[in-house]
Amino acid sequence: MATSYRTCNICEASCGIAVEHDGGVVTSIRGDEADPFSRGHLCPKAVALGDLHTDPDRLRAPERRVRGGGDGADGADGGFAPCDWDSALRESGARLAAIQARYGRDAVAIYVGNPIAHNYGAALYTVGLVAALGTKNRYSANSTDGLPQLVASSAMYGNQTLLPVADLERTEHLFMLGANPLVSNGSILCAPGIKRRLEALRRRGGRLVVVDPRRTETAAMADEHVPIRPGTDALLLAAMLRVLYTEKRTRLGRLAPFVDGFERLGELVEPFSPARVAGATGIAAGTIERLARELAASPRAACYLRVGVCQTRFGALAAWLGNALNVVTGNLDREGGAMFTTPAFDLVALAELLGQTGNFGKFRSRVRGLPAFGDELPVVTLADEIETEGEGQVRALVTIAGNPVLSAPNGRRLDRALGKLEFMVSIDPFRNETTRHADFILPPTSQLEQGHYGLATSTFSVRDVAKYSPPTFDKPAGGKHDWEILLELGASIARGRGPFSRLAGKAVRLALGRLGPEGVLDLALQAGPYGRFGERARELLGKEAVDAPLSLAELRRHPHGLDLGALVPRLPDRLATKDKRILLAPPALVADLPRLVRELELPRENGLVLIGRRQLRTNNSWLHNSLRMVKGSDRCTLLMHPDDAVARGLTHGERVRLSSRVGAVELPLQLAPHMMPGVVSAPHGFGHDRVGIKLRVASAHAGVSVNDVTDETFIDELTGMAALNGVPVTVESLEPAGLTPPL
Ligand SMILES: Nc1nc2c(c(=O)[nH]1)N[C@H]1C(S)=C(S)[C@@H](COP(=O)(O)OP(=O)(O)OC[C@H]3O[C@@H](n4cnc5c(=O)[nH]c(N)nc54)[C@H](O)[C@@H]3O)O[C@H]1N2
Ligand SMILES: Nc1nc2c(c(=O)[nH]1)N[C@H]1C(S)=C(S)[C@@H](COP(=O)(O)OP(=O)(O)OC[C@H]3O[C@@H](n4cnc5c(=O)[nH]c(N)nc54)[C@H](O)[C@@H]3O)O[C@H]1N2
Ligand code: SF4
Ligand SMILES: [Mo]
Repeated sequence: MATSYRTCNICEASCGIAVEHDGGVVTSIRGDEADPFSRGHLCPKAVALGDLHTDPDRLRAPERRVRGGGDGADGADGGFAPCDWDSALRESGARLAAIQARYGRDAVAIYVGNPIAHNYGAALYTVGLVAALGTKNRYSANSTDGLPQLVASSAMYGNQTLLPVADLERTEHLFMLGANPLVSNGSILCAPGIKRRLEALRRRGGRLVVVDPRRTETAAMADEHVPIRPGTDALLLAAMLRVLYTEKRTRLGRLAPFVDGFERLGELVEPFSPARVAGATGIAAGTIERLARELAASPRAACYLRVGVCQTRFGALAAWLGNALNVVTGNLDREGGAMFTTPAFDLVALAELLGQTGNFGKFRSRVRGLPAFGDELPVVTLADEIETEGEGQVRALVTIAGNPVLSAPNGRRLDRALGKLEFMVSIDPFRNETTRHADFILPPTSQLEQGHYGLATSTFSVRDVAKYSPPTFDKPAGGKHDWEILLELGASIARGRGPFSRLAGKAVRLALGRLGPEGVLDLALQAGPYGRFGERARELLGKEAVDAPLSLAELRRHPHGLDLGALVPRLPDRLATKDKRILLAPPALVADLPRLVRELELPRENGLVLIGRRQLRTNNSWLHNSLRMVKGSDRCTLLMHPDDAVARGLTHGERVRLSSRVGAVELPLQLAPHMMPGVVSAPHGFGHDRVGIKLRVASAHAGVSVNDVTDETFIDELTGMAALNGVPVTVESLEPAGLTPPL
């Protein structure tokens, strides 16, 4: 029996865990009380790390798709047969190189999924594979997640990684929109045990206000819940800004010397009077005025918005205006406001060094003309690029840690499109709804067999923290880590391109292979603000001293992690705009405002609109193969306000048909007085009933994919972000009245 300490990397909360194991088997996973950041906090998902490790469905060796297979012949299982690493990597590289040689570099697309943000080795080495492919057809989960926030930060602060974090520990007023951290455990707000932290905020007399169409778990514990019509947060925020300007309640404070566009913003929000936006938002003018005044009156306040708002038609405008609220109330970069981290591995500085600060609209997608951001195109158009013939058509795809068939809007169409590809390779431990289309699935080692450093999470943490988790289990014979697969696949593509590329590929592979992610981490820690060369930087920042300069060796001496202190002001130095200015009226966003004005003039529809929801035991699409995560009552249900049900003659528990422009699904109806009337909600990540997947537990608890109903043409037109919330839908009964079984 042994205990190893590590960080749970399923979600952003980054809880310290103590994993007890015996002979390679996990016997228990507890919260690590000695972790200075999470202090023992844990959610029900942590145990899934053990389940994932032992899951018999998890692939331990590459699989190759056998055309015409699937009947069990030749050892083929569901159309797949095991394959050795050498052939899988060699053939994958050769096929990708051949397709690019024949049709051009853009003929191969790449999609990078969410878990890469929680796997630092994979994140670092994905950069190399992307460079090796050299395609414009790059996609990721960003365009269903935080793209609007990245666009806003790049436009206002000059760097997409400069995402402010609400200073939870010191704020006295948290104004939250479109987030449900009691369930999601916080996002771009890395704060393990967030419930405890929100309770502490209220205990010290602070105020929590939650804007959400549903009275969520978080809204229920707040001082005030403000229901809002989905997709209208930008209107609310614009109106709040207008109140502050007209009532002269703005104060830039110490930001004043480096803010541009202050007067201009005042003019821009002029059309959005509270009375004018009240109808569209469903929030009374008086409430809007009060919300604005309360925010401005608090000595330390933060406006925090997250995916619920991002996933709307005006996500980027809302992200901009939310940031602007923090600036004009003087709360940006101030204790208790919205602050920036000083992470030990300085991703923000690295992004600047590499020129990855986020360029917007450098090129556009071939079929729909959607803009690239940070050299990536929006995933809403991936199916178009595969299906539409012509020069530059996508013929092959590489996916890494993603499941866009379940996570992107109109997933059914994407599902069909993937079936038409000439070639596909997926780096993923499971054969799921997406990877079942791959010709080769290349499975990495399990999370517990990999080392961990919270590269992304430490960049968006409510305190500066650093922790390295060594692998709990040794890498099994024949296993490969994500970073090794990425490196070898990149080299294999280079090999397929001819002698010169082959040599270059080999050199890169040798150098980076020797370094490994731990080597990169060590270098970055030493070069970072707490490293050997960072003393001066630390002094200037007024950061608490560290015992010894940080390096990987130093982190290894602190297996529970290191607390590097509260957040400190970082502006204007940290700004990456020209002359280090905050742009309150950035041209790209200002240009989109007329669209928001037009929204005010549109007649309002009376139909139902759909929003999403997360649940404690889910993590997007990929924890459903753990029985502990899916057992119990069916959670893939449609929530509806009782008044809406009565109006449609629907009853609690009956199966209903939820449909939209693109498709329909059937699922049980759950009456929910805590829903805003006119709004229905369904979780995403279900729909595990497709042929060829190897997720036996998930298949037995299949549910339906709400993204068979969300619409790939319903987008934030500025950024191409998927508007997964606010989708117009209809809901009808499937069963004759009176015959409905109870839920
Ligand atoms: N248990 C669990 N935790 C997770 C995940 C998971 O799947 N399950 N996923 C992880 C991931 S990838 C992410 S990005 C984070 C996301 O974490 P959060 O940003 O906290 O996201 P959600 O919990 O989905 O909360 C979004 C809220 O927005 C509301 N909403 C919908 N439309 C609108 C709107 O138009 N306006 C407003 N104001 N609100 C709206 C919804 O009702 C919902 O309560 O969670 C992470 N953590
Ligand atoms: N309707 C609706 N749709 C949504 C959302 C919503 O709120 N509503 N939320 C959106 C959001 S915020 C997100 S982030 C996306 C997520 O969308 P995706 O990232 O496309 O999908 P996931 O479900 O996270 O799938 C992750 C995959 O990664 C694999 N995986 C897990 N860990 C690792 C690893 O360490 N290495 C490798 N190689 N693979 C790994 C899993 O097996 C799984 O196949 O979904 C989006 N879709
Ligand atoms: S909150 Fe997130 S990091 Fe913490 S135990 Fe749960 S899944 Fe893991
Ligand atoms: Mo996400």
